Formats: sequence, structure tokens, C-alpha cells
Amino acid sequence: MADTTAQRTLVLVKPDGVRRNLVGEVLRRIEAKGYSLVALQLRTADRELLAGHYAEHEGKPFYEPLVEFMSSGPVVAAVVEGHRAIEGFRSLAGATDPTTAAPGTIRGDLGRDWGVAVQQNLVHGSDSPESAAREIALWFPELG
Ligand code: RTP
Ligand code: MG
Repeated sequence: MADTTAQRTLVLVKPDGVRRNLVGEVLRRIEAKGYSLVALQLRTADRELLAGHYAEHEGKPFYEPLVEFMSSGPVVAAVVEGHRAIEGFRSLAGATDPTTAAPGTIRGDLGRDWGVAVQQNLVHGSDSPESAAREIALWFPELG
């Protein structure tokens, strides 16, 4: 029977994760969970792409520093597929704030937010099927 729970989600390894050579570790955790990579790229995002990606946060106090940080170096963007992958990857990532993210999660195990803003939390994952579709179309228009 076809798996009707299969989903695609957009994952980013943020500039702090790439700078700290944690790309392999993040992808390892994704694959170990049983998810598959559908698309993968390394690129430095421009402000236009990030404005689309973070449209929901425009106007919030952390928006400008977030866009500044996210365009400060290359990110790895991946389309990840699997059983309830949207919720599942957010569970792998852990809470937004690395200090309080649970041990066993990417942010909880690997996050180093001391002395820096909470925005440096290594990864992004889409938060709903609607966000996933929108974000995948932004980062990988060829998949549309
Ligand atoms: P993400 O979108 O990156 O997967 O993270 P999230 O859902 O856990 O967090 P969200 O609320 O969507 O916020 C997006 C990113 O903005 C930065 N942020 N900074 N108070 C702050 O300084 C603050 N709040 C959020 C984080 O990088 C967060 O991941
Ligand atoms: Mg979010």
C-alpha cells in the first residue's frame, strides 16, 4: 500500500552549521532517521530569497539581524522526504533556543549560542505542509 503519510520538507543548514563543519553530521542524523534526500545544494542566499523565505517574520525585531546572519555565508539547502518528515525533522532539530533544546536533538547537542544570538541555531525546517511547499518552490524552483 502506498505511504500516504510521506511528506517533503525544506531543511537548511544555516551559515553557523556550515562554518562549523556540521553539514555531514546534520545529514547523517536525517538519513539515520530513515529520511531520503531528494535535492541538495550549497549556496549563499541573497536578501531577495531570504525575504521570501522569512516573509512571516518581516517587521519583527529579529528580522533584520536574521537576514544579515543568513546571508553571511553559504547554507546547505535540502529537500528531505519521508514519513511525516515535516514534524519529524522539527523533532530532530529541537527547540528554537539551543540552550533549552533537548539533549539528543541537533540544536540541543550541537548548538553553541553562548555569546551569540538565538538565530545561530544551526538548522531550519519547514513548519507545515503549506510552508514546505512554499519554501521548496523558493529554493528549488526546478522541482515545481
Ligand atoms: P526555523 O524557522 O529556522 O526552523 O526555526 P523555528 O521555526 O524554530 O523559529 P522561528 O520562530 O520560525 O524563527 C525563525 C528563526 O529566527 C531566529 N529567531 N531569532 N528572538 C530572537 O532573537 C529570534 N527568534 C527567532 C532563529 O534563527 C529562528 O530559527
Ligand atoms: Mg520557523
